[in-house]
Amino acid sequence: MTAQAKAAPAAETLPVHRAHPSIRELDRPVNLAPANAPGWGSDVVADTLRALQIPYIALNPGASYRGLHDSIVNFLGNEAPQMLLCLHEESAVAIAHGYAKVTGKAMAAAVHSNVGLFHATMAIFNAWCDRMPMLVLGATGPLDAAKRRPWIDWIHTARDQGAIVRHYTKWDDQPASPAAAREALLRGHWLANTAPMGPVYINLDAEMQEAKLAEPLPPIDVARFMPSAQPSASQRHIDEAVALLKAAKHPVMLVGRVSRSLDGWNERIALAEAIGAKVITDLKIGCGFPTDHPLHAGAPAGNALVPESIAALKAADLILGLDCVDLNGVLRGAFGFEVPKTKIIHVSADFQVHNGWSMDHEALPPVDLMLPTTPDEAVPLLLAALGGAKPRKPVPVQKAEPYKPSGGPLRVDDLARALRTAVGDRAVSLTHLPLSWNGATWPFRHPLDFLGSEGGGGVGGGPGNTVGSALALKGTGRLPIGICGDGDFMMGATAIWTAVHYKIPLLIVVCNNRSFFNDELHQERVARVRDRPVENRWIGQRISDPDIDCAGVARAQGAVGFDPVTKAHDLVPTFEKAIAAVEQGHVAVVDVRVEPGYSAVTTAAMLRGTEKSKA
Ligand SMILES: Cc1ncc(C[n+]2csc(CCOP(=O)(O)OP(=O)(O)O)c2C)c(N)n1
Ligand SMILES: [Mg+2]
Repeated sequence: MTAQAKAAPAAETLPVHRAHPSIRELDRPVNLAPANAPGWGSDVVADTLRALQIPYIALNPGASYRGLHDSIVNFLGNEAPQMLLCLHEESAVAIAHGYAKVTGKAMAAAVHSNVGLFHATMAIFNAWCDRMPMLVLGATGPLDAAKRRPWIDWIHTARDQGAIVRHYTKWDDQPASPAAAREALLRGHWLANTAPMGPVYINLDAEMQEAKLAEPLPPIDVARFMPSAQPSASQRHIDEAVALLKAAKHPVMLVGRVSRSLDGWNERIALAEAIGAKVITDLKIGCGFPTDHPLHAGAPAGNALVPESIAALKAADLILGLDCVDLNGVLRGAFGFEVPKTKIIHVSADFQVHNGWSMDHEALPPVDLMLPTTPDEAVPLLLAALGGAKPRKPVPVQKAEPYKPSGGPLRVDDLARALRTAVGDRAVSLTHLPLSWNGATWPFRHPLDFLGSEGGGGVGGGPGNTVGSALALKGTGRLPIGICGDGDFMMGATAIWTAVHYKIPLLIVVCNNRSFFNDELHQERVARVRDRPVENRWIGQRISDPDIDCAGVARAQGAVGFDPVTKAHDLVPTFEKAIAAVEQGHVAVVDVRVEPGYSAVTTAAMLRGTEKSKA
């Protein structure tokens, strides 16, 4: 469709991705003028968002973009895109991030001039590290000082607002006219959605938004400004990789950042089976391979490799990395500081967005052959060159043993196993997992089974990411479940209101150890190294006295909150009730009071090297 076309054409003929029908019924404006052409600068911005088929714009309001706000409500009729009101800019961006984790596509978020952007920075950084696309719209000014209101317009105007986020966005702009704003949106959308993907920031001058349009812009076909520019590998790269794969007797495939496509998923399985590769996946990102497939080496883990993965890497004569988040870190987990002699192929175009400010590129790994593209592009080519998929023997699906409550204190594993029992055969998308998660407790068998965590290690992303992913999953029949630490939950809890208001069913389980427990282990580490009392590790870490009523925090925002579960035998029945509530369309939050503690692998990794100082 064309930008600068008619506004708000008849709903049935609107060829755009619009909000879910039950969301579209909400927040309806009244007394709108009949459809007309853009009349103001911000109408052009709104019209372009529609032309780009952006279904939602998550926002927290601000005077700096009151022009755009008006255009979305009164010119577009608050649809395509529809506003999602958020109580904090961090949750607005986290919601856009969660949406992209499912769809692989950018939605928009709008944040107020500088102060809103400051709030949003944490979530933008998370999305950047997670390589997730989104259009972040901000505002400023008026840039013309003579037009500024006293005081407030001055403190909310910065000479270079994009500098706040420039180092962790793919691109930013501050267009000076409606025509330039339209172009900025097209370029931003194109860049954000082109691999390696990421957030872009477009800062809209208040005066430009609020000025009457002097003359109509010529219509354009936005599709012509979105040429496919996905990175690709040459035939020489594919041939060289195939020769190495054919020669390998013990290849290992490290699955990193991949899309949620089921075709891509099946192609990775076929490739691993064709070459007999052991496979290692990473709990920091969305799942990329069935974790209970016989070729999967041990359970998936986040920061530390499980022993089976280390053994597979040590035995490997070829390592094939598929856009690993931290390839060198994985190698270090198996080989220490010694650079392994094993040949290494890495399929990744990520280097295109590495910059000198952020070290999220991780340490430089040894790579013998680089395929400068995405795994989704390369794997089918490699598979075809290897002669295609082998006939598959169906892998028997292991049914989970029903959870048997033990008498001991509640642990994260009890939570996981009981939740799995309660969900039964339902298709579940885990939208977030806490650091304490043990990857052995929950197999992933579909690319939407696990969507990864917050990306940039910024605690507080769990609730917002869960709401955004649940938004994208609404109506698919999948049950979205976010499992959040209590620290994570409290930092992002106000995202719940947005889910309740917009009727986005989801379940959040708070893995409530009444502590920022990760950091207790860090204090233990320091105390051990310094021969100081480890018993004090909890001070400045425990979130108790008073314990937080997480269910109450949920109820206060209109969600169904379940009182703290403290006994193992209450887990399954409470989860069953919570799932029933979600299936009736509610947002449910269950507070589970677990003992502080991480999986053995994670604990050992975090305390590694401190043993000898005690000796
Ligand atoms: C924004 C932010 N603040 C602080 C930290 C440091 N940090 C890392 S993990 C963690 C604890 C998180 O607590 P919780 O979500 O309850 O998980 P737990 O460690 O207790 O399992 C903290 C404070 C961080 N990563 N991000
Ligand atoms: Mg905690």
